[in-house]
Amino acid sequence: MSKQIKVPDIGDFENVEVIEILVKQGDKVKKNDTLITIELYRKWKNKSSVEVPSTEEGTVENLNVNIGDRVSKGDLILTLSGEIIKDKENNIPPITEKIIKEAESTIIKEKVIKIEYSHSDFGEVEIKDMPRIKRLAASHLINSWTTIPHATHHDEIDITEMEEFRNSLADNNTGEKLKITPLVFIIKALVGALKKFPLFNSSIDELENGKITYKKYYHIGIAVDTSHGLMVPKIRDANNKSLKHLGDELREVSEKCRNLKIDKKEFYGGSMTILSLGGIGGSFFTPIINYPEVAILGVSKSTKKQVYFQKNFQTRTILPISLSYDHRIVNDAEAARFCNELRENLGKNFAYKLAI
Ligand code: CAO
Repeated sequence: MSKQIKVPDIGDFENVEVIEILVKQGDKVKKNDTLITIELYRKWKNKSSVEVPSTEEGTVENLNVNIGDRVSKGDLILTLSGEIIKDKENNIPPITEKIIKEAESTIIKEKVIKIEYSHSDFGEVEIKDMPRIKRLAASHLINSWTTIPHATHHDEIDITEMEEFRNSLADNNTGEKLKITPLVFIIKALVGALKKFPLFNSSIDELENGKITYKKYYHIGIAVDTSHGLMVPKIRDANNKSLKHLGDELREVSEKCRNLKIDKKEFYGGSMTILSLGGIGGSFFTPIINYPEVAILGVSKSTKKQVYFQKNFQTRTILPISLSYDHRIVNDAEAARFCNELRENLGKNFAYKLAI
């Protein structure tokens, strides 16, 4: 017997846009699995996205919506076949008051000052759709920026020996030069620093209860620049992986992101994120923390500089880093010590540190 899954009660919102579909025909879904994401919008206010969960379990028989469709309460999303567990309370339970309130408050938080003129008053303009992933990321960025008091610590790290080593890496069998980017070493160095400073591998999503969750795993988020927007997949258990393994996984995961072949779950459950602009340029910047993490490491392009080293001015390779941290939980001294640890882990004794 088929079961229809419809758009639940979404308060006084109507004709809301479907911006994401997370299932396809033949997928098995459980109760509460997210089916689609819709975008709530009010005139003069910004938008907020809300996930619509399944109220039943079964196999997706027919999808009745497409991305970009406008839907209202009671519209058919899809039909399910197979084992059905009836919801005792209601066939179309509402998206709870709490979710609507949260969405409303995000909309209010996102409120911007309305400009009193049109851009086209001043010359030719062209209006285009904002990429879907940028739209989805927008509310996460606003949430992070408005709930976390950010502070950023900038530092410079001498990676001369590390770079010499990296450039000397070759395949044992073919002798061919191995393409391992500095980011792979930085992932290793970050894991070492997280082991020494577990506070940076925590979350305070239960702030009201005064609780800190310390993570015992080392899943490093990597910000990947794609034509669809920024994505942050995780390199899981980075502490157990070799440089080569990390390099291969980095390539694989960024490829999956660029081809939109990555599961949403890959974006969850991180320790800390690295945002590397090293392949692009710049020296220092302010990375925004990937909520609910408590810090993010920004990496810029290394350059050769004249620095005072071992009682002489010498040309050394210097890597600029920018660590943004949640000032509610990390203080400035802890941030500076964390960066010192990164300096140690990437500095001239890096090989010893990487082996730990
Ligand atoms: N200093 C100097 N050179 C660097 C460097 C650094 N810190 N980091 C990387 N490079 C070099 C690499 O060695 C490589 O050089 P070659 O082409 O000579 O081998 C080149 O820059 C390109 O590296 P890459 O970007 O392809 O590889 P990566 O491992 O450093 O990064 C990934 C992988 C997925 C993070 C990257 O492809 C990417 O998407 N970066 C952009 C992140 C970004 O912009 N996010 C969006 C931010 S918006 O808020």
